[in-house]
Amino acid sequence: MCSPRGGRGGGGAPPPPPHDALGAVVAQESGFEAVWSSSLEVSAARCLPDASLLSMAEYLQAAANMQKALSIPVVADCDTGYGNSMNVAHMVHEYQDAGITAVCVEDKLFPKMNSFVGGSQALLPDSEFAHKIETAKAAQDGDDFFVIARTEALISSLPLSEALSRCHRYADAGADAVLIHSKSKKKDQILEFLDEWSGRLPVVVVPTTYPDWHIDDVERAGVSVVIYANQGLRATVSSLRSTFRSIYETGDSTELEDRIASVEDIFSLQRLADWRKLDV
Ligand code: SPV
Ligand code: MG
Repeated sequence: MCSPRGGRGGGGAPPPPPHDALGAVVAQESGFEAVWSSSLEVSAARCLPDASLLSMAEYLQAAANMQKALSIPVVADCDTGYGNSMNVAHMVHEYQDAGITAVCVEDKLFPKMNSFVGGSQALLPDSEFAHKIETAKAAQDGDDFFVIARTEALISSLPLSEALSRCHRYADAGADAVLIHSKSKKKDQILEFLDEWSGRLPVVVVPTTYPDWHIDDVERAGVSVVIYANQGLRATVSSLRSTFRSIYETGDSTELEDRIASVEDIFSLQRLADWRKLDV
């Protein structure tokens, strides 16, 4: 799920990350203005690690399913672009053909590992990643396509100066926005980045480890898009766990009925009434 800047009635709020079309529709219903198709969530939905195990086609299918169900854009997490610059060009062609208008690629090596997994998170040399960004922009058809360049410099424990120089390099290469990722428990690193960056391109953040940052303050700090990248998945797991445990322990679902969505609610999310009009 993403919240673009100004959201919530003001003009923009970023995307939450649902892992399927149903979750995406619930995010849209909540008022978000875009939906993040998260590699972590899409992998977790298959109960697989977020480690480049799924293919581009599988990530694309998940993002395209979301986009078909939505009237707001999907921002597709495309990891490293699934290989080298040739893979990036192919990715852009395929995602655009599927109606996706925004992709995010990150400067880690392929195969990548989720950013919050400990251990080494090696990065591609900035010149090679800049070439991927140039390739992505050259591969897009028309103007209505947004390429977010994500640096994992801070995730790799490199200094802020490295994150900044990488983002400037990616901006020079034609990126439409930069995503500065951090695993710090405090937002200070991001604030320092924003201070030095001086608004050269829109900035995207993912406040997973520093959640205590109200959207109004995020906006005031100069961030354009906030991605709530895994709260939907984590809520789903907690809810499923307590639901299944309750049924197993009590022997029926009576206690839950007021707390879980009704079957009619599901029919409504599926737009069943519209579908039935076709069945004359
Ligand atoms: C994702 O949601 O897959 C992301 C964000 O890329 S993170 O999990 O923090 O890497
Ligand atoms: Mg990801």
